Amino acid sequence: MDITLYETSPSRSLRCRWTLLELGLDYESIEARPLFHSDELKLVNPMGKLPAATIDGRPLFESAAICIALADAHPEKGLIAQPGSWDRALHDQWTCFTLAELEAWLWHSAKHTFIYPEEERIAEVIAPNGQEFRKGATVMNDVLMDADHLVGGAFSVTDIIASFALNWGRRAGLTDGLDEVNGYLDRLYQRPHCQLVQPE
Ligand SMILES: N[C@@H](CCC(=O)N[C@@H](CS)C(=O)NCC(=O)O)C(=O)O
Repeated sequence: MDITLYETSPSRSLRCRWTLLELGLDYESIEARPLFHSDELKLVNPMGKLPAATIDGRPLFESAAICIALADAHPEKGLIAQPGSWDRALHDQWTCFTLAELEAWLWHSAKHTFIYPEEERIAEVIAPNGQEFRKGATVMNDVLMDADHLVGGAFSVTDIIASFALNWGRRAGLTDGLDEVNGYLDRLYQRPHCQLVQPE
């Protein structure tokens, strides 16, 4: 595979870099921070956001979609449940859940903390967003009481996708008391290729 990853750190690009490292794939890395919203980046991601990738010359965006495409292209590595299997349905469930019930709240808070111009920020959204994140993270905490990983009893790309959002919440102080989530993240930090930024 001929892979180019447009990335910047720290950002959701780290999901893609972690997946590439777990799969042992070579890739060209383009540090794209100066390219944010440029016409050049919009050829790969019409939003001009990161991450974005080209895989064998074809553009692909959305961090989860990039990770899944890479893992699916290498079934022999066992990093993702096979399409059509029940484990794959669970993978889809946790991926959608992560993006909708965890990450969307964090991103909305980020926009109102440091992305929007100061005069457009609404401080009042931060607390309710945190509460909504906690609802989702509590569901994951319950699941992790009986499992070390989210799908199939082993590490998979599902963990890469979900843990990024959980760790983002942890760094924002939103996982206090969610011991299973914090233990899960602590275990993932031990993986040699882990790209999660640990809380200070
Ligand atoms: N859902 C997208 C989110 C992409 C995204 O918003 N990336 C941020 C960096 S983490 C970005 O490009 N921000 C610049 C902006 O929103 O203009 C994904 O997971 O790839």
